[in-house]
Amino acid sequence: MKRVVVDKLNTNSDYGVDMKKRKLKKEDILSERTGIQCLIFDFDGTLAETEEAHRNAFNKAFNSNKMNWYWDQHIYKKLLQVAGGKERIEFYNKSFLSRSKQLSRKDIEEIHFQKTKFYLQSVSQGFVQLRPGISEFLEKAKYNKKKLAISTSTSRDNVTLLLRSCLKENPEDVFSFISTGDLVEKKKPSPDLYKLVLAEMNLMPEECLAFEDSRIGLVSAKRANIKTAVNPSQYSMEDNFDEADYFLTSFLLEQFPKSLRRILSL
Ligand code: XBP
Ligand code: MG
Repeated sequence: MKRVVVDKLNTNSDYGVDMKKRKLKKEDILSERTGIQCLIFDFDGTLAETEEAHRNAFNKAFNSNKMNWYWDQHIYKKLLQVAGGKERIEFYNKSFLSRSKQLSRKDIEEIHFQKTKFYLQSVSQGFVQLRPGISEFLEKAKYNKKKLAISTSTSRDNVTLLLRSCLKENPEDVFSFISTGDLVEKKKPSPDLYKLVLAEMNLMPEECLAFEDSRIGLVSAKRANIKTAVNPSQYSMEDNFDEADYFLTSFLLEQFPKSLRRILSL
């Protein structure tokens, strides 16, 4: 499709209507004219409920290193405000431990490496599945010529293994680009992971729609000027989603808001 580049919106009647009356913003016009071409999915909590598997993997790593750390669901919910497993350990290290007991950066790398091994084991044993409706939604979107991408603070290995075990096709054949925490300096809520998708796929924010489960993910997508649909997950039910453009309670298409199905033309 020819790419519509709207660099300056004439407020008179560029689109045959009085812009003032419709009070549409440039990006609304653009996404109406060009349509949403790319759906960008967050991974943990959005494509799949993974955080219990992550939490258990963290605790197994702490235990195997004979550390007296244990992250219950209450503390893990707080720690999920920090994206990135290494960053999460660092945050806990600095916030909850006296200086004398704090771990070195090298220790943190080692513990996170072991945590990832335990997490990948649990994924390969089938303990993590895609959220209900996701595989049908992805199939329907692909059938309707939507491009798909992923934007996640986790690592590529974590994404690939789970998708390989849950999807019929190779993840690289389903998603045009997979933006992962190991590719950027700053993880969510920084917009870098989403901006990397836009740059790699040569897309404008208005041509995309993001799907997120958490506040830090919502903020990340909005800072990249991408409209965002939020579907909270197990740990993010009480997050503040004021800036969300759409609010979902499931990924079953028939339960999507009509306005969302319209702009997705699904
Ligand atoms: C979720 C995260 C990740 C996972 C843990 O990412 O913040 O850090 O919790 O995975 P998103 P790692 O919601 O953006 O998919 O230990 O590999 O970071
Ligand atoms: Mg998430």
